[in-house]
Amino acid sequence: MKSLTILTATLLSAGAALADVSYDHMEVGQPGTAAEVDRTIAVRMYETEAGEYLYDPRDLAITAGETIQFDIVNEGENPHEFLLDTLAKNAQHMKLMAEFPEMEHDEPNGVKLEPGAKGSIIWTFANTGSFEFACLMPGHYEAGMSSPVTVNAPIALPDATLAEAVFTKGTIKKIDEKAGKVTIIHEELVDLEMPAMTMVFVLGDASMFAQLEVGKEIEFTAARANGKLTVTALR
Ligand SMILES: [Cu+2]
Repeated sequence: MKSLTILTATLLSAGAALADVSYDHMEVGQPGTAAEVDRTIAVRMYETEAGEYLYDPRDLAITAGETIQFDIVNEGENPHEFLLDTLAKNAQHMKLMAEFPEMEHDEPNGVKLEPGAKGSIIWTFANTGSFEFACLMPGHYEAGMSSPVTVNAPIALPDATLAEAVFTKGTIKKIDEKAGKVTIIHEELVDLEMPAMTMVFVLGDASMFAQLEVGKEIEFTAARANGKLTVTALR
């Protein structure tokens, strides 16, 4: 009887603590539907011989409003998680997991995968800001298992501005949709006072990916936004 009382008390305090981590209105966004998916990003969870636990890719750039399907595979020998949140929420959650290692989650912003298992999350990033995905299993974050996710405001030019914009000719050399980047061999960028060269840009609006293919000749405008050279319009 005594052990039952202790068990009940533990469950109650775990429940109370969990209630503090509210997922009703998440800063990072909300679950999306298959019909809304703008981009699919394949994520590997893996381990190195040096004892690191890592994600590939890491450091993702996303445009606010984008719905991403994350296709996640655990290639490691340990179970791992993929939990999207603010750094503060993940840190708070990690503390809880250290206290209650038996905690199992069923939250829309995360998935836990056994070795060899695959899972998917469809997520709509509603707000700009700095977020992360991380594995909060004890010791895993410290072993390297986190990745920044930067959500930028869309900065495609409005139609009125477009009429006066100076378009530059370029050829698509490489597309890295996972990282949200495109490499363009371009002529002189008059607005930026930049001579002709080959450069990596981020896209002002992720929907532009649909218009791109390697080798395609484009005309585009670019600007410096959020500290990055950004394609603001395409034609
Ligand atoms: Cu892990």
